[in-house]
Amino acid sequence: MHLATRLEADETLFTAWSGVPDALTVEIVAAQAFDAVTLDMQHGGHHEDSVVRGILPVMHAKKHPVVRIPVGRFDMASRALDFGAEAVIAPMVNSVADAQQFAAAMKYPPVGERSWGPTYAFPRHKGSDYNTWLGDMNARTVSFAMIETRAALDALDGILDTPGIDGIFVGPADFSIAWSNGATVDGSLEDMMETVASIARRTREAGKHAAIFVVDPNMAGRFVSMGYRFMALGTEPKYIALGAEALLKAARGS
Ligand code: 3PY
Ligand code: MG
Repeated sequence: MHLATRLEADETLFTAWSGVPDALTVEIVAAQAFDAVTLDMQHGGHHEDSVVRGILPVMHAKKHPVVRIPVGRFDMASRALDFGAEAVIAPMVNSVADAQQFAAAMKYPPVGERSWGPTYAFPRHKGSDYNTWLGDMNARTVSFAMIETRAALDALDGILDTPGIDGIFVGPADFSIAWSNGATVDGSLEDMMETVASIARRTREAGKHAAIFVVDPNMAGRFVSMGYRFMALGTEPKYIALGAEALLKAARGS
């Protein structure tokens, strides 16, 4: 089943967050019980080549491949889709103009201006001819605009109204920096939680998907009750550190 279909069904989904640009590492991450794997080109080490190669093990594990592009690199959104990504997350979408550019790269006409060429995506997602593909793809690809600044919050209604924007993805670390005027970086900052809840509510009222990066896993249930349904947990250093800690604790009996 496609990620878009599962989001439409209001399923609660967790994505891994991968920053190590290596297909074998992505394969190990994808083998865990996540629903999706996001390959991060903004702060992670992923680049075009590792995205092309990393999407394959994600698909083989029957997980949804997702890509976060670098800031303002909306051309990479089209390329990530051409490589087979089912969703793209664009960081720092701070204005309606940013949202329009992102949507233009994500969607074929008449919604956007995505250029034709699903070079890897077509053979990777078999089972349709090119014209079926063209007809289906705008509904099957998910565009998440990241809200992580005060400007983005001010522009939220316009971003939500932008055709081709399917969802909002809150970046709580950057949002906390903006919220505290640079005093702290804390993705669980209690002060901003009412606003974080209101972003989910407004997003759902607009008929779009609400997503967030979960820094403290104990807060995931709270985010679900706010209306968030697509949540990220990461990254490899954390997976390795937590795994090693649990192993040693068990071995040492402490
Ligand atoms: C943020 O919290 O700012 C993010 O971009 C999530 O990685
Ligand atoms: Mg961020």
